[in-house]
Amino acid sequence: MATLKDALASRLPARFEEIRNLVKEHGDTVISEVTIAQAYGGQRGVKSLVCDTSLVEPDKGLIVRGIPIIELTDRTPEDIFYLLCVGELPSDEDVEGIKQEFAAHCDVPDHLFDVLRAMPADAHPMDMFITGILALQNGSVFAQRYNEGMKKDVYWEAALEDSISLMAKLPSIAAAVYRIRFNKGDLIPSDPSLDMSTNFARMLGQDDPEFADLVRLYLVLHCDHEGGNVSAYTSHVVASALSDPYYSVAAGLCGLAGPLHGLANQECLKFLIEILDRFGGKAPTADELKEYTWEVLNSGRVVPGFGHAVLRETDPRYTAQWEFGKAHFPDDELFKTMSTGFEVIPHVLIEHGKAKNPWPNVDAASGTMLYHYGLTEMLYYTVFFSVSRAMGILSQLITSRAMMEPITRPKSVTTEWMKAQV
Ligand code: HAX
Repeated sequence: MATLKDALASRLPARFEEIRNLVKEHGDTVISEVTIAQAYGGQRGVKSLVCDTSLVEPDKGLIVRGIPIIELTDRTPEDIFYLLCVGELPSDEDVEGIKQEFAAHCDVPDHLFDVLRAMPADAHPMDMFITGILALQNGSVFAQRYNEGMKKDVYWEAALEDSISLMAKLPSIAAAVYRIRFNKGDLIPSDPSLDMSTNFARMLGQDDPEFADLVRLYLVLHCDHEGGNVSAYTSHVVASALSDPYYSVAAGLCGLAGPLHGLANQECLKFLIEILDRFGGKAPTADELKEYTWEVLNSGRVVPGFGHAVLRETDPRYTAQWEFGKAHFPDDELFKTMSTGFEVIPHVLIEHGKAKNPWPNVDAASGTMLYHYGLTEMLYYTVFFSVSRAMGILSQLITSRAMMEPITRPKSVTTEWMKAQV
C-alpha cells in the first residue's frame, strides 16, 4: 500500500537540505522591514513567516502547493490532504492508500462522546468540537514518543501519525457534535468504506448525494490559507513548543472560533437571514439591499462576508460556491439575496471608503449553501470549516517538524522603546 509516510520520506530530505543551504548561504539577506504602524497594526504585510503548503495572492486568492484553488474544485479532501502534505497531487494508488489509512484510524473512543454529552446544552458547537479534540490528546503518539526520548529528525513521523489519526476522526467528532448539540437522535456510526465527504454527510444524517458533493466542495475550499491567518499562526506557535497535534489543532481552532475569522460564516448567514426577514422572506431588490447595507454601516457594524486582510479581489472560494448554488438552486431566496449582495455591497463599501477590500470572501457564501440543504443550525458552521482547515493546520505542522523548525519567539518591545526610536 502507498502510504503518506513513504511519500514524505522520499521527498523531505532533499527539501531539508535545500532550506538548510538557503539559510546557510543567504541567512543575512533582508526580506522585510517593519514600521511602527505594522507593529501596532496586527503585523499586516510583515514577511517573517514561512508556509510552503499554500499561498494567498491578493489578486488571485488561494494557491495550494502551486495550484490555484479554482482548479481543484472537482477534487476530494483526500486528494487535498495528500497535496498539502506532499506537495503533489496523488495518484489513484496514493488516494487508495490514504483512504485505507483514514479507515484504519476512524474509530473514536467512547469517552469522547461521553464528554460531549456532559457539556451544557447551550455550549457552542466549536467549544464542543475543540473539547472533543482535546479529549483525544491522551492518545497522542507524538507526546508519548517525545516522553520516550524521540530524536528530533523523526518528530515529523510521530506528528504525521497523530495527524492521520486525528483527520480520520474529525468527521465523526463533528457529526457527533451536531447530533448531540441539536438533539438529532442517535449517533450514526462511521462507515470506513466510504470517502470522507459521503461518510461525513451520512453521519450528519443526510443521504442526498448532492449534499455530499457540497460537503466535498466545502472541505476542499476551506483547507488552508497560508501561514499568517489567526488559526494557522496560532497552531504554528503552539506546535513550535512541541505541543502535540491535538493541542496545536485545538489551539488554532480556538482562533477560528472568532467572529473576524471562521465564525464569520455564521455571522454572514445571520446577516442574510436578517435581510430576508426584513423583506418578508423575499430577496430584496438591489436598491433595497443598498439601503440596508448603509444602515448596517451607519450603525457601526461590519458587513459580514466582505473584506479580507490579504485578498484584494473576489475570493475564488466564494465564486466556486456561488457557481454550485447557481447550478443547483438558483431560485432559493437566500441564494438570490447573496447574489444581489455580490452586485451591490462592494460598491457600497467602496463609497464607504474604509475597507481595503470591498469584495466577498469565502464566508459570504458557505452558510447559504449549507442552509439550503437543511443544515440550518448556523452555530454549527464553523465546525464544518474546522474539519477542512485542520488539513491545512496539520500539513503545516508536519512540514514544520520535518524542517526541524525551532520554537517561535519574536521579540516584543515596549511603547517607550518605540517612542525612543522616533
Ligand atoms: N464592513 C465594514 N467595514 C469593514 C469591512 C466590512 N466588511 N471590512 C473592513 N472594514 C473596515 C475595518 O473594520 C477597518 O475599520 P477601522 O479602521 O474603523 O478599524 C477598515 O475597514 C480597514 O480594515 P481592512 O484593513 O480593510 O481590514 P482588516 O484587514 O483590518 O480586517 C477583516 C479584515 C476580514 C477582519 C474585515 O474585512 C472584516 O471585519 N470583515 C467582515 C468580517 C468577515 O467577513 N470576516 C471573515 C474573513 C475571512 C476569514 O478569515 N475567514 O475565516
